[in-house]
Amino acid sequence: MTERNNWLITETRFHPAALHHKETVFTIGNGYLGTRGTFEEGYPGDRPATFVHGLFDAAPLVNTELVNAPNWLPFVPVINGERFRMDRGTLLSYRRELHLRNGLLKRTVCWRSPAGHTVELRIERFASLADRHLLAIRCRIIPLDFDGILELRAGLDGHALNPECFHWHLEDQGACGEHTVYLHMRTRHSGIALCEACHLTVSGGEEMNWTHLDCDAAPAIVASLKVRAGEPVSADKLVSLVTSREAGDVVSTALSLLEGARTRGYDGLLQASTEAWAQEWDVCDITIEGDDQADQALRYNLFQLLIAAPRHDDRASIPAKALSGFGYRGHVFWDTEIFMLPFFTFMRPELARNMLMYRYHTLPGARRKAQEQGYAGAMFAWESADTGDETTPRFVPGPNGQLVRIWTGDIEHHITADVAYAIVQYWQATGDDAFMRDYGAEIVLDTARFWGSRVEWNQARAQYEINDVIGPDEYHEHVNNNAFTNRMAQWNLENALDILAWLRLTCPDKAAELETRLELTEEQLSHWRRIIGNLYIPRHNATSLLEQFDGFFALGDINLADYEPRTVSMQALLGIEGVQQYQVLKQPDVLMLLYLLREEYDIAALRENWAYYAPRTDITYGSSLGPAIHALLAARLGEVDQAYHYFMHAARTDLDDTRGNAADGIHAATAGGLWQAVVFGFAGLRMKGNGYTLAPHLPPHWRKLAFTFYHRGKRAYVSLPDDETQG
Ligand code: IFM
Repeated sequence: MTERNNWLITETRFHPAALHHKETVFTIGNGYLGTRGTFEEGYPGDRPATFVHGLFDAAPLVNTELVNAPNWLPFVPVINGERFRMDRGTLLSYRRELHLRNGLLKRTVCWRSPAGHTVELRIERFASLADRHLLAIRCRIIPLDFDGILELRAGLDGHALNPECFHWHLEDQGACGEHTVYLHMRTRHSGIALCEACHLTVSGGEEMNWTHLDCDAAPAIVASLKVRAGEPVSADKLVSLVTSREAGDVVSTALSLLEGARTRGYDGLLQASTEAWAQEWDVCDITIEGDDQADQALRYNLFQLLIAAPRHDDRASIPAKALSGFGYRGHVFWDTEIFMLPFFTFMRPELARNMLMYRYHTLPGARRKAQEQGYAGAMFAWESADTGDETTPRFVPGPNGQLVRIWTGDIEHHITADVAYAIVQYWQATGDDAFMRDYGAEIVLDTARFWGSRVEWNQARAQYEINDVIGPDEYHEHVNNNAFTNRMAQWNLENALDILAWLRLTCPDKAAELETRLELTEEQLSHWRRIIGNLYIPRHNATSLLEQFDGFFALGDINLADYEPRTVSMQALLGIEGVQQYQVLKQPDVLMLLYLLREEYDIAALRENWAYYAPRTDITYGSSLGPAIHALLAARLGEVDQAYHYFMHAARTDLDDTRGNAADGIHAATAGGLWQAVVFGFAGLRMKGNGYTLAPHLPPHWRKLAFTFYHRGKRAYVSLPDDETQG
């Protein structure tokens, strides 16, 4: 494989300063769990982490967080008494590769120990996409210039920390024969049990001797053998991981899964996983010919989405940092529904359905939130975890150690309409009437009930309003009549009425049941109609230029170019209070609305609003959610150079750590936004009833853009620029 292979992410030199960034980049996973790219033997200051969907536990300040599961990676070769560790001795060569085709992470290292013994190590690992509970590591070691004793330690480490918290109780640990150990833990507050079991086999060498290390919460198998120069030794470590979210007796389940894995062996497991990946890519891949960088980076981002999507679990969804880092503590934001979900809705609708079901299952939490704030219906949490209750921290430490009040959990209300939007988009794209009837309708209706109670009547204006919110542009807090929020709320109400009418026609029993349970009286429905007809949406005079919120145009104007060169956001420069005095946006707000409701705002309206808001958006240093959306909109406007610039900026966010915070985890919304930028932006895909149209605006050097998608159960194939057909 060469460097130009667009299915490979490679690292050819080891830079300790980039340790945490690269741990994120080399995250592997299988839709059940994700494991950061820490080294098997460890490294000083590393942040090993495995996150399992749904494995939450209470935590100070952040309410609840995804727990760092016991580390399944430890595999330490000890060479004539010297532990292999890359921070000592001499690293003669180094290469790491992530194979996007099958999720295999490989490292090849030539290392000379401080005592002068040289070894070549090839270590690879994967999380099986075919069997979510199975993980595997293979290590081949060649002593290059010595005969001696090699010790191989393969274990499990229950001392896995979250940044401020240790979540585990040790229940039990032990060994089953010479080759197997297990570790049984339980989370402190949520009481979720977890068992990891691991099995080690070694081939090559002579006079093998097996023992165990029984350190507290860190059992390990140790194989000790004589090795000779030039003669390779190979070791396979197979691991099973099970939690009480899936199994009653986690220990016996983990051990029996491990036994099954042992029978199939490393090669058998890898083959099954590779086949599962082949099926995945058959549907989800996008090819960009003529631009290797874009092709590779896009595929990498899609890979990260695919390994994060819950495949067998409809009570979990993708967190803002996927399953790849501690950032945002595993909480789920609008990032999922608005940025990531379209990829799944059109490529893997079954997975989109799982994530929408997560919102259905968390309705009780959304109803509690509405009630606690004095509203009716369901009001989704800005940051959501296992129950759907609000988990946004009220305070976070600021740059100088002072506590900063975070208002998003209290007043960033548009999330509630965003969830409804994703449900309707899924329904329209898939035609999944059963989902809408049994689950989706209840969400859209109960969120409408929330908006019905949320609006206020302004007598002077003789219109309804929604006051004291934060819109998508989080630089401005406590604003009135945010255009995005108001129009999305109105859209939520309109769709609730349409869906109720559809339900009355197609499934009157279900309609009647929901009408009774959600108290959808005629009075309530008339109230919704009045709001739809009279909700205030701020705009400039009679033009199609929307005003982001009441008084936005009266704020100080700003020329962002005057602040260049800079490396920090406008909020960091002007301060939390300062930035609110200016017309500067953290991320698209009005433009986001024009994108989501693109069927109702024509290109002239988009052009007018783009001309106003794009130059006032802190696109490079504001939110990572912005650049892919700007790419998409610029492409729609035919501004292909700009579109490509934003697209590549977004595409390299994690690979190049352009924001300096990739260590906290993958920017999953960016990954989802990129897919939308390509499909809805550059290709210009639009759904029309049962068919679709394309309006391509490709960068001139893209020789070909090819992808497939599902629409109402049928698979469509697009290949541009030649394919100008309409499906
Ligand atoms: O949801 C986003 C928000 O729009 C901007 N701040 C970060 C959040 C999580 O990615």
